[in-house]
Parts: sequence; structure tokens; C-alpha cells
Amino acid sequence: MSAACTFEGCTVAETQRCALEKDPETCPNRVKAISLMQGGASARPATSEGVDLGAPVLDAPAENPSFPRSTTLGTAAIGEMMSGKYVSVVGILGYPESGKTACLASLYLLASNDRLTGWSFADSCSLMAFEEISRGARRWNGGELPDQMTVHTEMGDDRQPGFLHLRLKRDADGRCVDLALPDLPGEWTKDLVATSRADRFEFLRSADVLWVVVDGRTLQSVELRQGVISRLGQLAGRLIAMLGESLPRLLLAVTHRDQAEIPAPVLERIRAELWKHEVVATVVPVAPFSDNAEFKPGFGLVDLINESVAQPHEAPSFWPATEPESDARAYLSHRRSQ
Ligand SMILES: Nc1nc2c(ncn2[C@@H]2O[C@H](COP(=O)(O)OP(=O)(O)OP(=O)(O)O)[C@@H](O)[C@H]2O)c(=O)[nH]1
Ligand SMILES: [Mg+2]
Repeated sequence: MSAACTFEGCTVAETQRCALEKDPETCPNRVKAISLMQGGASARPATSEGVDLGAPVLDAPAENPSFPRSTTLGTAAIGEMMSGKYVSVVGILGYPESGKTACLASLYLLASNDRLTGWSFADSCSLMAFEEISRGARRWNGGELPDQMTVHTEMGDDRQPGFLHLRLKRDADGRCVDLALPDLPGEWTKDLVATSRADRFEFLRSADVLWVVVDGRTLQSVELRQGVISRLGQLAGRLIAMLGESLPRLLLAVTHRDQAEIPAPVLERIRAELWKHEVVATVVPVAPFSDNAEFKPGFGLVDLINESVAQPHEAPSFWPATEPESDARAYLSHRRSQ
């Protein structure tokens, strides 16, 4: 058989004559073999409508399909997400070791185990990142709380924040909220206060709410608390200088509630310090992790979420309904009394 013919005894290559005594140019065995060698496209039978039978049903996608990205999302990815739906951006500030990552890890563990009262986990585009930060919290030493549940946050890119995405569904009304939560190193807040380095916090301009995380133990310690309160005031000053009127609602998340309670006079001092910059904050005591039976791990985080998604103020009723009072028609009442 010659390479260009499917007939076993083909002699065209040797003698230029067809063994079946057909015209070599039109012999169906040769025509079929040649078209198969040229790629086979014309070898496929065409239907009467000209549609190629056996051709791929769909065009190949332009890019190779891949699973969606699941690590922290950059500002561009959050921007893209925001173009399709409303995403509440949460600014999270706080000094190193204050408990920022612990709040995020604990929030994820609560939501994923259906323990976030009133809310259900709906989705996350950054599952791997949540898994990464909560990995430490899964390894318990025989029921004992490990010394460190989370590790110090370091950024791959020292200029761009990385966001975690969490979609929660409110059980009461089925409303879904998409939260973009940055896990930033405490040094960023330190630099903002000490040297006004604000370029990395540009995203705060589109934030809906701001969590300032403070280690509650430092507010209980007589030696430490004055310094902490002064730095909170400085931070408020920096934020006002940077964001002015558009400063989002501020929530003061005070961690380690399992170990320390904030004394009421200290809270008053914090409020007074913030008010020097005309800033007000809602204080939310939390305990992302705890081995105190009185405060379960994740204590207060649902309050933090409820406060974060709450509307800043109720919209006034456009046309309020007023019940007529019996003697409100003053003019007629006047005539009647004449
Ligand atoms: N018991 C207890 N431990 C806590 C609480 N909050 C945080 N921690 C622990 O405090 C340590 C520091 O918390 P992180 O969340 O890593 O602190 P961070 O603010 O993210 O720190 P940086 O990433 O360095 O900025 C971790 O080992 C946590 O397990 C709390 O409310 N109770
Ligand atoms: Mg951290």
C-alpha cells in the first residue's frame, strides 16, 4: 500500500497505474487517504445544510478554564466585584498583636460552622486565605488554648492591601451582604500614626465602616492605657486629616474580653480623646478566641457584624401618617365657642 492510498495492494507509487484500474486522480481510496493526511477536515461528511458532522459543538474558550482565585483579593479584584454588586468594604486598623487577624479567623470559623447567630455563610471568593489565617486555630493542644492562634500578618505587596471576601445571608429577611475585609499588618497602622504614611489606605475612601481593633488588656493595664488612648486620638486625627467628612462609621473592637473588661472611666477617656477630633465610635467588646467558659470563642463578633451592616440612620418617612386629634381643628372650635 502506498502512503497516499488506503487500498492494501496499491501500485500507483511504483507503476503510476492503479491496481484497481481506476484513474489515480479520482480513485476514492487515494482521495480519502490524501484528505486524511492533510488534516482530515474535508474527510468529514457534510450534511445537506453544510454543517460539519463530528465538528466540535462549541468553540474552544479563549483562555484555559481555571478555578476561581481563592487567596486574598487585590484592590482591582474588589473593584471588579463592586461593579457587579454592592460590596461593603470594611477598613480594619490596629496596632500589631491587637487581634485583627484573630477577629477575621474567628468570624470565618463561626460562619462556616453556622454559629454566627442570625447569619448564614453564603459564599467566599477567598476561602484559601480564610483557611490560611484560621489554620492555627484548628490545632488545639488537647483542648488547651494555644499561646498563639494566629501568626503576625505579613504582606506580599507592602503597598496594596489584600482583602478577604465573605458573603453572609441574614436569617431574618434573607438579605445577603458581601463584605470585603482586609487583613493588614499592624505596622501599617503604626506608620499611619507615626509618619502619616497614608498611601496604602486609599481604599478607606470607599469603606462603609472602619474597625479599629484594640487589645483590651492594654486598656486595663495602668501603665499602658494612657499611651493606648493617646495613640487612638492620634489615629483619629490622621483619619480626619485623610478622609475629612467622608470618614466612615467607626467601631472600636476591643479584643480579649475573655481576659479583661474595659473599666467605664477608661471608655469615657477614650470617647473624650476621640471627640477632640470630633470623632465618635461605637465600642464593641469581642473575644475571637477564649478559654474562659463565660465568654465563648467568637464572643461579640456577631455584634461587630450587626453594627457594620446597620444603616447609619433611618431614612425619614417621606409622607408621615398623622392621626387627626379630636379638637385639632382650632378655627372651628373657636367658632363653636362664640
Ligand atoms: N484569648 C484571646 N486571645 C486573643 C484574642 N484576640 C487575639 N488573641 C490572640 O492574640 C494574638 C495576636 O492576635 P492577631 O490577631 O494575630 O493580631 P494582629 O492584630 O493580627 O497582629 P499583626 O498581624 O501583627 O498586626 C493571637 O495569638 C491571638 O490568638 C482574644 O480576644 N482572646
Ligand atoms: Mg494579623
